[in-house]
Amino acid sequence: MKAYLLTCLSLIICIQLHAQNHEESNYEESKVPAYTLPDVLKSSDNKTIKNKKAWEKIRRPEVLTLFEDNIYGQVPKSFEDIRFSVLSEDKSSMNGKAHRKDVLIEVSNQNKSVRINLVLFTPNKAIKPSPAFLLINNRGKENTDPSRKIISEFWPAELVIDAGYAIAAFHVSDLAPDNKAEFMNGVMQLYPEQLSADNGMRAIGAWGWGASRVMDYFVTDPQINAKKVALTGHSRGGKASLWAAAQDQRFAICITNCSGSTGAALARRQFGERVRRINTSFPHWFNTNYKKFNDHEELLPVDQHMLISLIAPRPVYATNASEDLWADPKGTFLSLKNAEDVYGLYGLKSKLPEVPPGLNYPVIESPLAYHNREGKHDMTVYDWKQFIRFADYHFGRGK
Ligand code: GTR
Repeated sequence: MKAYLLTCLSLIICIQLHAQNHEESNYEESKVPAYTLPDVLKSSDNKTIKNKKAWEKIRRPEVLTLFEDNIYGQVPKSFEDIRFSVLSEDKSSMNGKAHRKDVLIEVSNQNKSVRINLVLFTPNKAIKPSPAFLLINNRGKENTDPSRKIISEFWPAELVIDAGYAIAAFHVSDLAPDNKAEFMNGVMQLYPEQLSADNGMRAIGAWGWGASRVMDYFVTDPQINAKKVALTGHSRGGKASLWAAAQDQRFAICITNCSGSTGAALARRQFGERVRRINTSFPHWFNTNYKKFNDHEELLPVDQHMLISLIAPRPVYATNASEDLWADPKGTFLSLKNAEDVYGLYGLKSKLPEVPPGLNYPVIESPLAYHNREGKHDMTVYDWKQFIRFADYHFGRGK
C-alpha cells in the first residue's frame, strides 16, 4: 500500500513538473518581455568603443572574461604535453576520392591524459593544403563512420570532399561525457582545480577546448590549410563551436547550427528554452555562476550577441529550423544583428535584412550569415550545402 501511494505521489509530481516546464516556456512573440541588451560597445568604465583598436585592447578582453566568469567557465591554456599519432590510414577511401587518417591526439597534464580521436578525410584532388570543416560531434559516433559503411546526413563527408574541403570530426565524449554524473571523467581530470571554482570549466568548455587541440594538430598537418578551418557544431555542439571560436582566433569561420539557448539565441527574450531550464536539465554544461541567472536573464552582464561579437571579424553563420522554436529562430537572428556594430569596426558590412529572412532563404554573402530551414531540429545536407557556399565565399573559392 505504502509503495503504491509513493508511486502515485511521484507520478503526480512528475506530471506537475512536466506541466510546469511546458508553462515555463514561451512560444508567443507577444509575450516576449521588454528588454535592453547590454551595450557591446560600452566598456565597464562607461567609455564608448569607437574603433577596432579599442575593441581589441579594452572591450574584447572584458567581454571574454564576462563570458568565462558568468557562463562557460575558464579555458585552461597550458598543458604539459601533446602528441599526435596516425593510428591508421587509407589513401584511397571514398572510392579513391579521399585520404582517411584516424589521428590520436593525446594531451597530458598533472599526470593525467585525455585522448581525442579525430576522424579526418582530405580530398585527393587537392594540389595545395586543403581548407577544412571540423565538426564537434554531439551525436552518435556512427554519424562520422571512418569506414563510410554508414553514411549520415548529419556529416555528409563525401559532399564536402567533392567540394574540395577536408572534413574532420571528434566526439564530445572524448573530452567530457555528456551527463552530470560523468562529465568530469575527461579533460576535467587534467585540471582538477576547475571543478571547485565557481567559474570553472564544464562540459561545453571542455568540448570547445577539444576543438582547439584539434587545431593544434591541424597546424602540423601539411595536408590541411590551418588558416582556413571552419568550426561547426549542432545544437549543444553549436554552443561549443561559438565558445571555441570566441576563445581561439585560429578558427577562420564559425558555424553554429540550431544552437539556441546559451548558443546563438538572445537570453533576454526568454523565448523557448530559458536559462533555468537549461541549467536544470544540463547542470554540467555551464559554470556554477550561471545558475545565479535562473529566472533572471535580465541580470546577465552579457547577452549572446556579445559572444558572436567576440568572433569578429571572422565570419559567423547561425542557422535555425522552422519547427525548432525551442531554439528561438528570431532570437538567433537578432543576436547576429546586434553583433553588426562590432563587425562595423572592421569595416565589414553585414548583408542581413532588417527582419528575419523567409524560410529556406539563406543570407550567405555576408560576414554575419543566417538561414532558417524548413523542418526539424537537425543538421542536414541542406544546411551543409549552405555552409560550403559560405566557406567558398569567404575563402575566395566562389565561382
Ligand atoms: C536540448 C537542449 C538544447 C539543445 C539540444 C541538443 O535538449 O535543451 O539546448 O542543446 O538538446 O543538443 O540537441
